[in-house]
Amino acid sequence: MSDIPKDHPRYVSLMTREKIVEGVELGITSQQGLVAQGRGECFDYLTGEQTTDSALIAEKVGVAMLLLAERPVLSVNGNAAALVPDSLVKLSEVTGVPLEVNLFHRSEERVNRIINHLKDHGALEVLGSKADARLALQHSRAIVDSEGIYNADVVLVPLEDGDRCQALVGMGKSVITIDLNPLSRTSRTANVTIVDNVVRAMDNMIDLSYGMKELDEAELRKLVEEYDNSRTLSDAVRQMIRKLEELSDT
Ligand code: PTJ
Repeated sequence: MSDIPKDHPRYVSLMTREKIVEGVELGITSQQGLVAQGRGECFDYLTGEQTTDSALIAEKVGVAMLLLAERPVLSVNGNAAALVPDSLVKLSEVTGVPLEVNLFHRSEERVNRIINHLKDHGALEVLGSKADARLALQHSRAIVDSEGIYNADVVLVPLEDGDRCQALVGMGKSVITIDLNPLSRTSRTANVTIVDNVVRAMDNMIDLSYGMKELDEAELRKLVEEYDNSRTLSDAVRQMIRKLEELSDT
């Protein structure tokens, strides 16, 4: 890992980048994951690198959906595994939602490495290696576990590619995504789009889960029913415009 001084003005962002580089070196993150991280950094810069009010609402609704679901799953790819392994395990533990590794650039070796990585971070069980069911997709993200994503009613998919999101919604599942790009096909297809960095979003969702577990079903349902994803996306774009205007004035 590079030696980045703590007082560097871009410390948090650079350390996050280092985790992705380390993920590639460990063989858990794909090389394409580096490019995805760069794109994410750009959108994060435009949102001011903080959780917006509307992202926090989406995070709350995402937690409500996970708690209400009958067969929810937290999907894990190479970027999420490198950036937030502890938080993935913690969120799974607090909400009781199982983890499943599902990759775009799939190899059995990388699936197993990510499963072991999550276990090293405290996961007791991680789905994804059975690979006994298929989504209606041409690429390897179609390969899933029947007891996991295939039969899930709600799936949380951080850093997603649009095709799979569309396939999951097409199968009647509810999809919660975490994607810093509010213009992506995933963001526009998901039922709930959290426009936030996965690093902040996961921590917020863990914090929210503790309190929300105590809410009754009617209160959780109300949150979901009142939610409007197109408003979240408009808010995110408007936030970026405001930030650009602010920058152009200085
Ligand atoms: O590990 P694999 O093989 O499953 O591959 C994972 C990647 C992410 C490489 C793959 O799914 C991919 O190519 O994704 P895309 O199409 O590049 O989409 C990734 C989306 O995540 C983009 O819209 C980025 O802006 C966004 N993104 C990147 N980093 C972050 C992020 N969103 C939230 N937090 C981030 N840290």
